[in-house]
Amino acid sequence: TEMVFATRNSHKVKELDAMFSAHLGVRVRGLADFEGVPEVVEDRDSFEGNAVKKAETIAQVLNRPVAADDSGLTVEALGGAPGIYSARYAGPDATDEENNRKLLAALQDVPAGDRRAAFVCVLALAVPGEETVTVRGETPGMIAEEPKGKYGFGYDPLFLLPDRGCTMAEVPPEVKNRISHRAKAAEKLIRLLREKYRF
Ligand code: ITT
Repeated sequence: TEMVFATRNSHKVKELDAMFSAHLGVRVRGLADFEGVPEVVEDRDSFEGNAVKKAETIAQVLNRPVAADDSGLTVEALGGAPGIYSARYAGPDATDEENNRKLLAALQDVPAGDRRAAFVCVLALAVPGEETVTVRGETPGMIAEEPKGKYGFGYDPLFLLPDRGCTMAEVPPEVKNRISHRAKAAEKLIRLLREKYRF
């Protein structure tokens, strides 16, 4: 079996596929595999709102169950920014590197001990004719003074895991897929798919 995720982010697809394959025997497909799927404007004011909108829009277009991932980084000293704007923090087509540079600049005068942050991931599951459900996973951390590590994507090189003393980009995928915000949310969605849908 397979599950379609309404995402064009190949890093998300890879992580979700690793977790859903290993724990549920379900392959994950992103929107790159489908033709003529519309762009969904992420104009809601929460991770939940945007995840539900992406999942429901694409579920209706494809007329099948579709999940979605809306995620990002919240930084306490920045009042929760970049939050739902994490992908476009440095502009509409910003690269991960540009976003990371902007984050370091915004935190320039914030000392190491005050750089608390959290990764947030909300997964939504839209099944035609049913109420859409969401699950949330969060992983706390600190924002580093400089990027480190080669794994992962996005803000991983700046996200310090205090109990490991390294960044999320320094742990290999099999470790990230046990401890990340996405792993915690995926665990909940997998439980729901087992219990409610007998996967
Ligand atoms: P889709 O909407 O097509 O799924 P997207 O990349 O635009 O792709 P989001 O709107 O959810 O997805 O933005 C998520 C951003 O948050 C992402 O681009 C990263 O910058 C950051 N992010 C999310 N999960 C992350 C992770 O595991 N590690 C590092 N950064 C992450």
